[in-house]
Amino acid sequence: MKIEENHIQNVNNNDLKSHNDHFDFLSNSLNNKGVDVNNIVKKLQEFQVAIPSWALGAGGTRFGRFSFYGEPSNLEQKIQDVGLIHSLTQTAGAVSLHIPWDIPEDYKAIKEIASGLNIKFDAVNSNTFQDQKNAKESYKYGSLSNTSEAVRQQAIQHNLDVINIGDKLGSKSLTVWLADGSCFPGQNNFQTALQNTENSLKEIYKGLPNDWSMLIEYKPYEPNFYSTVIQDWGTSFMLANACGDKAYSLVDLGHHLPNSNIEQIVSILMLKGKLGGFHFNDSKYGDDDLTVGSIKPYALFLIFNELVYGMQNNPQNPDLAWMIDASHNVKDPLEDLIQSLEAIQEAYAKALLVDQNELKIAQQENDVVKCQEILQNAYRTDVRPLLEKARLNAGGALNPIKAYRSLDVRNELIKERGKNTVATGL
Ligand code: LRH
Ligand code: MN
Repeated sequence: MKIEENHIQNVNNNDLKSHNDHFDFLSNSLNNKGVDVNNIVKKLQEFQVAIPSWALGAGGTRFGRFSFYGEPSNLEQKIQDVGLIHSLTQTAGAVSLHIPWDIPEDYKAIKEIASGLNIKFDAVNSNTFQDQKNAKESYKYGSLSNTSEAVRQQAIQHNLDVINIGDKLGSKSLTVWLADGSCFPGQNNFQTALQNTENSLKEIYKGLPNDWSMLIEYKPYEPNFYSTVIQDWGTSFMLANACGDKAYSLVDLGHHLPNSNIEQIVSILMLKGKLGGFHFNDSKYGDDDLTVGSIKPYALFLIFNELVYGMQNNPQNPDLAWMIDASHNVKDPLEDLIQSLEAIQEAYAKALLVDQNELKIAQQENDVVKCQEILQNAYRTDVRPLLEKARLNAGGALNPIKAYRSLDVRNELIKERGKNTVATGL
């Protein structure tokens, strides 16, 4: 299924007048405050978020999985679904593959489908948290940290294979997330596990092409429930420094213990030039992988405020890899991803409204109340007309969810694919 631009325009026509009224009102009031509205709209159009290839079907938990039918059953269909999201939102111009869940059979064909839909290949993800059929070694007791050198070698080789797959697709970064850890005190020697992991990452790092980067993702727990080798930002930062200039930390919003100050972690990693990218999602308790901005939208805004400050003041930090990492238990996967993209764009637009110089002066003068006023004035601004304008300029939908439903996309996919297709992934 492909959504033609004229279909989207037909859906937009009903909302064009109200959009123009809201946009004109907002841009007038922002222009009066000296805000360069066109610059913000341009930045929103340029802001592309990678869709996780493993989150295009229904997610699930150990307690059950409920399909939405019409799921993509191969990589071609997954990229077509990313194309559907991108045609409506114009901000999902990339896909992040997970290997071996998404090994291309025909690289030429996959690249043609993707470029035909303006979809780039973002970071490729290795998987040493599951055993593959006919694998010689098991990752039951870890992969890069395993006490067995044979297991570590198998995991290192897998990551080198993933780099090779990504290189053939035009990807420029490898994301390494390790489930490695322990479930009981005494099970692991923490120092041996960390040293093995560092040495293994250095072997993988040697296999990185010059223009590639390695993103080291941390997580405090799950699937191990007593210790995780790469448990927090400090450990990821330490390992990235140990590997070299092309290694960075990846921040998955769900990988923090309750009440962690993620915006402070983001600002520190940017100051040190070691923030490589994000896995956006939201959570109430653990690594819930819920829709971005659905639980803690203000926290997301504060993170983007640090990102905007960092992008203006930390040239030592590279361009960031923006990705979603979510799982869909009760929402249509495509609608869930569309809502996440909206929340990301909204947080970014609100953060771009913060006058960072005015805030810096108020911080210098310890005018605490003014600092909060500056932040919350931006946060309390309804920026949705700016997001709509950015989509409209790019040929997208004013209201992507409304367009998705009025074009009856899910039922069209069920007609095409039937009710029994199951997407690979989590
Ligand atoms: C681990 C994680 C990681 C992926 C996996 C699908 O929780 O966030 O980024 O490999 O989810
Ligand atoms: Mn993740």
